[in-house]
Amino acid sequence: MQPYIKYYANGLSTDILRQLYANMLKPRLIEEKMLVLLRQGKISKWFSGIGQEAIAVGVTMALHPEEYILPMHRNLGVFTTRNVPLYKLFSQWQGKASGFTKGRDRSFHFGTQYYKIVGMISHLGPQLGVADGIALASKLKSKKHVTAVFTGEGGTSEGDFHEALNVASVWQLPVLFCIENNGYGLSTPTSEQYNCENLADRGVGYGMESHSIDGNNIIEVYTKVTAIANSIRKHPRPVLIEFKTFRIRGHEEASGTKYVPQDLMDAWAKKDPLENFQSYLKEENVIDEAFEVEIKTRIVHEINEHLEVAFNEEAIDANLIDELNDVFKPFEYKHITCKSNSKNIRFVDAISEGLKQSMARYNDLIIMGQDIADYGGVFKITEGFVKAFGKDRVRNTPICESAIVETAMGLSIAGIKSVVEMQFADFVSSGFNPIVNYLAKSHYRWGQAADIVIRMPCGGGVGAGPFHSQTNEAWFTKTPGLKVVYPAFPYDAKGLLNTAITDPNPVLFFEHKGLYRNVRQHVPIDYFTLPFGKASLIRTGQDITVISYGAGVHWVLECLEKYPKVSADIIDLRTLQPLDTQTIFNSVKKTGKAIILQEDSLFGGIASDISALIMEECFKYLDAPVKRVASIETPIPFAKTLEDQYLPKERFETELLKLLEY
Ligand SMILES: Cc1ncc(C[n+]2csc(CCOP(=O)(O)OP(=O)(O)O)c2C)c(N)n1
Ligand SMILES: [Mg+2]
Repeated sequence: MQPYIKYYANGLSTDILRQLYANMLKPRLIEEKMLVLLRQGKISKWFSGIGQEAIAVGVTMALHPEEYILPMHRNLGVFTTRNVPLYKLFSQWQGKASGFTKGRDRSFHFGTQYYKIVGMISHLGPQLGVADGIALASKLKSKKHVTAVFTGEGGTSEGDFHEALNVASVWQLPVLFCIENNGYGLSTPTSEQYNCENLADRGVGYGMESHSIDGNNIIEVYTKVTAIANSIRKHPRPVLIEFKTFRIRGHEEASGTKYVPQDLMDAWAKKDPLENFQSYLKEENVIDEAFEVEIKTRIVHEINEHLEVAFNEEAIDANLIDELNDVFKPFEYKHITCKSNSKNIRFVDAISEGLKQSMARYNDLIIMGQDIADYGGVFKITEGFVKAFGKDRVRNTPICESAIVETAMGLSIAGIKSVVEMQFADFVSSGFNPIVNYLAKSHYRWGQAADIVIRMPCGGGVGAGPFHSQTNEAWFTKTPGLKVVYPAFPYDAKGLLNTAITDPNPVLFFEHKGLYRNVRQHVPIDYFTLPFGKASLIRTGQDITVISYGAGVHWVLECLEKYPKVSADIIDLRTLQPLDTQTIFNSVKKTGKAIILQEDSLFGGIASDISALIMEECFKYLDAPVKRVASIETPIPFAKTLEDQYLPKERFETELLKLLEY
């Protein structure tokens, strides 16, 4: 056949041309084998990259092996070109132990530091921001690396795409954003996905160089991306590339292509990247029949051999201890005490000191947030930080919570700790997806720590209405893989923040705004740490156990001032995940009564779980039903009278007295 695609070899060596060919042939032969296995019922569905191999292969060959690539679900060619052993891939797809996720995730949903590949999570968009973080790390470390990240044209409609490109442009990060425009996102054609001519044109809007490349022409992909990557290494900056291609098979194997017009299929079938290139290479005498037979035999043999290894591997053993142990990266807490004098400081100063001393201790720790640099943050916690640590480490961000959480994840992948300041805890909803789906699940899925602290200025009683007053810890205590800290006193705030930053796992660190300037305490001047999972028994008594955290602890203390005769154990939980159940149980076994005060509205909050735990563990010691006291089931209102009614302060007093009388 005559090649339909026009190739210009641009002086590429025979060796490179052959490699390009062999690297495209391998994923094609793997998929052809998989089609047979699918029909035999031996494997499950997957997302076919047939017809799109030139993009994955060309981009991967243009990058250096130490540069990260973040592929999508159709990019088998990235993995094979990086020489990931096939049996490991096959085992991964079958959920077996030799895969990359111990059977915990499927298909290409994994990363590997060894091959510098960071696979997607199902949500598609988040990895674009993760690429920003990896690129930021290489820029800060002056590594001159390019980070390549893939998305389909469907994925470009997600907010993550916009946020990630904007951040990369504002910060001039060396990211190669690769859009594989294959005409469809599941059954949705491009005409229903976006309303511009070329996605590459979007580069202009982000202030970013962009290119449109024929994604089926391997020489064009390889030579252009090589030139662009070289240029990015010299002058770090983001570049957007739209690769025009077509999805020849269904969205997933076995789902069909009925909705695709036949003439479109026929037109693109002529542009098959592998067949065209093969004809061209034969025409140019770069390969011949013997070469082809030799290489095909070698690849087919490799595929069969590795398939056998994977098929012969035992199904994974379900081991409960391993499952639970892998949710978090092991962290050996080191208790650091401080011999320095103490100073009477406010809650807000304690946070600021902890942050500052951690910045000094970890000299590549980055903090990111809106208005945190010269302005010092809306609560002035990072005032003076730019002067002390510079703007590279104290980073103002655009208003894009998702991309910044994702950037923090990328930094962690590249070995850098970070702290993200949410301007108000309420706004974390705009960064919710990467927190609960990326950060929380990363270590469990593929052993990659998310070494990130998210600071959450939260809480009501400040007359700030529904969007600046929430205490939304329950959104996170529900999600395995996140640690949740919620101090009530300056001393705890400083020590626990230092631990949060040391801990390589994702920590949501709640700081009640109402405490910032109203609570003072003597706090050691120098650096110290406090352990997670240890509640503080701040007062002991016999009649009742009172459990709370954050501002609630102060409401309890205020209330008990009025009743000096009440003999109560007061437990300040300090951390909610891990939760110090032992201190709770010991106390309830002694007093026989428990009341839990939670600032958030009642249903689904941690008070309910604590109550259930007490019922399960201490039932025979109880002299009364466990009582939960919390805010009412409405959003938090603005007007003082309404907010007072919403918050549980007064109800707590009534319920405490009732329970004592029970
Ligand atoms: C947030 C989210 N919404 C929807 C889906 C379901 N989904 C998975 S892939 C896909 C189509 C993606 O299209 P595109 O980005 O063009 O990539 P392609 O499959 O064409 O390579 C959809 C809708 C998802 N995984 N995540
Ligand atoms: Mg698509």
